[in-house]
Amino acid sequence: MNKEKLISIAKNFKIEGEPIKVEKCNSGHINRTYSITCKTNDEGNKKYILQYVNTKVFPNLPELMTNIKKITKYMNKKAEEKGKSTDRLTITMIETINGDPHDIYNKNWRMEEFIDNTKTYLTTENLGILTEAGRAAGKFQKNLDGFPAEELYEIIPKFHYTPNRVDQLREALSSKANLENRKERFKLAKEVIDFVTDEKRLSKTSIITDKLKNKQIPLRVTHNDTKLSNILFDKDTDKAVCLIDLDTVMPGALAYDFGEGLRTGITTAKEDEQDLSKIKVDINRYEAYVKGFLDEVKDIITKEELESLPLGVWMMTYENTIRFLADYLNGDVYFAVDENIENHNLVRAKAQLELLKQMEEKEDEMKGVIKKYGF
Ligand code: GN1
Ligand code: MG
Repeated sequence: MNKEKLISIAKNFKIEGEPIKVEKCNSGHINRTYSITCKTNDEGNKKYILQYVNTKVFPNLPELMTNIKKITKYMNKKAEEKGKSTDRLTITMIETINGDPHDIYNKNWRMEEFIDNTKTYLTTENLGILTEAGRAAGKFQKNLDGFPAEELYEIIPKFHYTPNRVDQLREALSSKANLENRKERFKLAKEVIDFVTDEKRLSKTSIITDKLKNKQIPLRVTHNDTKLSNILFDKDTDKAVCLIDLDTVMPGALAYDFGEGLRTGITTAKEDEQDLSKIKVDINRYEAYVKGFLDEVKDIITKEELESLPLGVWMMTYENTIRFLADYLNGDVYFAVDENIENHNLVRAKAQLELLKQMEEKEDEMKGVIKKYGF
């Protein structure tokens, strides 16, 4: 989409100054994201994020925006009551110019303030940054503790309900159209299919969701997409600032956020690394994240939740493996794929599979670290 068109869309929102620069941001597999720089009266600049929401994935945009409004308001209010600063605490949506203060999206577009002096990482070598990443996920939990989770809309039903993801994989595996049209893909994916459909693994997929159902662990407000690239860090200090991308905030289990954070944090390799020898489940990285996370949630976490954390890491990795695999067999209909990477979704699934294998080997070590830092 050209710059003029994007600027005219940006002008539907209450922005300060005159838009002068538009840049495309290439992270995220679902929405289309741009940064817009505006020149303000005092000769300074003000930056915003403009996003086109993928309504195939998020058909219920009004409900999604209501969730975001509710939780960001709650976080701000809680901080104010405690006399804490709300600066860079969470994202701030920009209202549209139509005068309705509740209106924060226009068609499928929405805008938020760019949070100043921050950066993101796809991967990192630095253990200190991982501790901060754990802190960001933990803080999000702490800041939303007490929010009635059941008040939130379930934006993508059964999002991290892993047994449902298994059903979706089964559908992809047995679909006549897939079997007829993508024979080659089934062949190429055989190793991944065999691994994830092993009974031993399938039986693990409902442990956390059953505990939630039986109220053995509390239903919390979870972010559900706490991967490293969804965390803002301060440019100067590398301290975690906040979690962004609140689209999938829904009721869930604490282990989801911990697990999703470590799925991407436990290795230095990219999510779609093709050289499997570069993928290493590193217990030092795991420990660094655990330290930050537990330090933030120590006053709210229950014993059962604490014990569920290592399994959460395995489960989120398993879930992403089968989602990438199912999408590959369905013909790449969900995740955006890079045309320059052949069989991109299979590449992603294989990289996740490598992580899973190593996590299974290091299960006892992962549990040991939790014992060391837990109560
Ligand atoms: C998607 O769009 P993005 O990158 O924030 C997906 C996550 C996956 C992730 C894999 C709504 O997130 O669940 O874990 O890709 N989001 C949705 O990188 O499906
Ligand atoms: Mg997302």
